[in-house]
Amino acid sequence: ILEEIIWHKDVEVAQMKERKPLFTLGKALDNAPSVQDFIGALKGANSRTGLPGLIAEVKKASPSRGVLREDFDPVDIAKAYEKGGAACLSVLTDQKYFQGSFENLEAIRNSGVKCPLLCKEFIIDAWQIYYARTKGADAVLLIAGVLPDLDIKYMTKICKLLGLAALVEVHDEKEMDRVLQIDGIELVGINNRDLETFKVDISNTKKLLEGDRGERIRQKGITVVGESGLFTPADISYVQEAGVKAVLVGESIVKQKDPAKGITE
Ligand code: IGP
Repeated sequence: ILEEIIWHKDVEVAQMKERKPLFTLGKALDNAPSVQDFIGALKGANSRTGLPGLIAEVKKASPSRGVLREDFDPVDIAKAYEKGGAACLSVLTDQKYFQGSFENLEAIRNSGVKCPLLCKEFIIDAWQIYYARTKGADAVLLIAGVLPDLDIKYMTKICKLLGLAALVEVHDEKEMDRVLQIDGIELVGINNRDLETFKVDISNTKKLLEGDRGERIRQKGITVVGESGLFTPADISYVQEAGVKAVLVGESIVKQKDPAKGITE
């Protein structure tokens, strides 16, 4: 599925770039809402509560699970997440596979919600980072499984220039080792879902933080996010003990009748 998603994304981005070339984004960038400190919000929540900072995901559907919520209103859900104590929000913007949109990101940013926002997108072109910023993103996702090292380096620099945080996502040891030899990476997400097979295993987070690898991550001062397949307080404790300072949760809270209560429970 990942290969298929990227194939479509390539066509989609080419069309979007044609409509709004980079040189036309300048004004929208100047007028974008000021950037919020995404990593600071996660660290702050972690030290205040002693629990991992929560990135709550505004996700209507996914290729593995189908539609998660029929009465999906992105702004209502975002407000409920903030009320429930989320430190940051993640907003899916991919339309074809996740039924998300940049309009959702923009609407949440303009709704009075104060949490920093992650643009959850399959980024393959630096143009998308600039575009995400014009829509109010404070952080973007860079998936190591689809980006060569050179692109991760280049895109991390663009994020720094724009003041955005880059959440660099890895799924296995090989990707983690690649990311560890790139300088300037501050936020790494360990995805417990294999984007090729959809298999979810939360022990993946623990596996990638063990031994020398875990030691290097601590030395570099990287904030680690445990991602996907987290449903219960026991799941959260498990990844916290493995060493994460933040978690990214979608399905289990977006499905709750009251997502604010869902977070505290
Ligand atoms: C959330 P879950 O299992 O709580 O709904 O997972 C998030 O980690 C997942 O949506 C995700 C994702 C991604 C989606 C992780 N990495 C990359 C799209 C693209």
